Amino acid sequence: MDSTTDEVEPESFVSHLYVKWTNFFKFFDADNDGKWTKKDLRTLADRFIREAGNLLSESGAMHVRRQAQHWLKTQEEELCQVAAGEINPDVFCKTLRQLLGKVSDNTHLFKDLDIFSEIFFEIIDINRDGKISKQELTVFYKAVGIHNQIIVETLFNNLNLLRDSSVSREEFRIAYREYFFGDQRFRNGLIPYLFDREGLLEKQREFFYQDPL
Ligand SMILES: [Ca+2]
Ligand SMILES: [Ca+2]
Repeated sequence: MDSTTDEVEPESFVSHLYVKWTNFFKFFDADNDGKWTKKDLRTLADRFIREAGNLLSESGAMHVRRQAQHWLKTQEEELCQVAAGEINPDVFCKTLRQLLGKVSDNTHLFKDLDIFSEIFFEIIDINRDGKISKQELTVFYKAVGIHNQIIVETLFNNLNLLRDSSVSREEFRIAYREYFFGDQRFRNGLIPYLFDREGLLEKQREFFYQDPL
């Protein structure tokens, strides 16, 4: 344990990160039982494949399932270093906290994170052209219950730093790093909600009540 960590990182900032990490955990805990298992990933992959429908070929669907398994395995081995099977939110957040405490140079930390962002990118990029389109992002969020187009478009615009027609690998990587270790308490936009299902659902409800059809 590094006792100097708290002096380097103000506690309010660390609490802000804990909230985001916990939300990230919940985002992928499909059965809400407080742990990540292969079952969660299988459930989410299947929902994603269902939402993708005709956009995804059979080999594409196999690719998604493989990437989802790979993601969990990589979390276990690279990040949490626990025995295969399940990860709980405490282990997950403590591991990230320790990584944050060790950061004098961010290179190694970001290298680990980039492995995970790459796996996601590969899943979301349904047609595998190396770019995430608005339609592909819509499929990803539909798979977790977010179907409000204003929310998805806002997220897309927040990710799409160059303001062109798609989100590049680099843009996705930047947002992923920001989500995990960035301070967005005082910024506009939805990047702090990138992996916050409850937060996005709440916003979805707000939109619904503000703008009745
Ligand atoms: Ca679970
Ligand atoms: Ca694409």
